[in-house]
Amino acid sequence: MADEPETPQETKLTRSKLRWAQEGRFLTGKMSRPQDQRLPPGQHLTRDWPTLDLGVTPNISQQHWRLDVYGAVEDPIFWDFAQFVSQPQSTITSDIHCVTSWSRYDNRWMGVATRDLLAVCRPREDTRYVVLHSYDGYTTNLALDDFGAQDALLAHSWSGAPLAAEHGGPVRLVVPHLYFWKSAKWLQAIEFLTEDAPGYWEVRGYHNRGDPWSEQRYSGD
Ligand SMILES: Nc1nc2c(c(=O)[nH]1)N[C@H]1C(S)=C(S)[C@@H](COP(=O)(O)O)O[C@H]1N2
Ligand SMILES: [Mo]
Repeated sequence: MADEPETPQETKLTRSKLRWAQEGRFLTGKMSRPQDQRLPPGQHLTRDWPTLDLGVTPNISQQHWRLDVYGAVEDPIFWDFAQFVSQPQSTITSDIHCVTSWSRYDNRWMGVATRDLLAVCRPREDTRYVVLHSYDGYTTNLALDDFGAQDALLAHSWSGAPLAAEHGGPVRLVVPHLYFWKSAKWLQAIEFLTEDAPGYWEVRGYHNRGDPWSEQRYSGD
């Protein structure tokens, strides 16, 4: 294995997840989504909501939160929380699929649909990728089309209440059709790019796209 990339924080969980990528843990070898199936292959259902992150919870109040949108866009954005919640609001119920093999159904999110954000910042014609930057130093990358999916949003509420700090409040990304590590918590900035730039887990053995229905858990799956 090549040198492991530099780590902002290292915890027991981040070390386990690095090892699982190396071992191919939780892979079932099943592919594609049967019509009648709601649970992706290799996943089990949980009713509670586990917390997964790098081991730190940034404590950002709504008052101090800012969102910076920059890079290959016509109109960069710099919003405070009041400006963010004055955008058109969407309520979307979706399932969570975490690569560590738990799934959680029927999460009701409220926030700004990524499509509505794209309408404001207007990515340039050659823009293909997005990198999310978070207040804990975490990053994750997405294809522009995945970021702009119908049911993707920047969420500030869950189940009708402000999103809890441990789950990424004030604002997190939610991209339901990909494994949940793509859904950056404590969102700080959105960078638009013409070339791909793999994020924290993507350079540590996790798949670049992360589609749970074809079990894109690890690089090379
Ligand atoms: N900023 C940030 N976002 C993050 C993470 C993180 O460590 N930092 N972990 C990711 C992973 S691996 C998962 S599974 C989900 C977990 O979200 P939850 O703690 O709300 O369940 O957040 C994702 N977003
Ligand atoms: Mo995860």
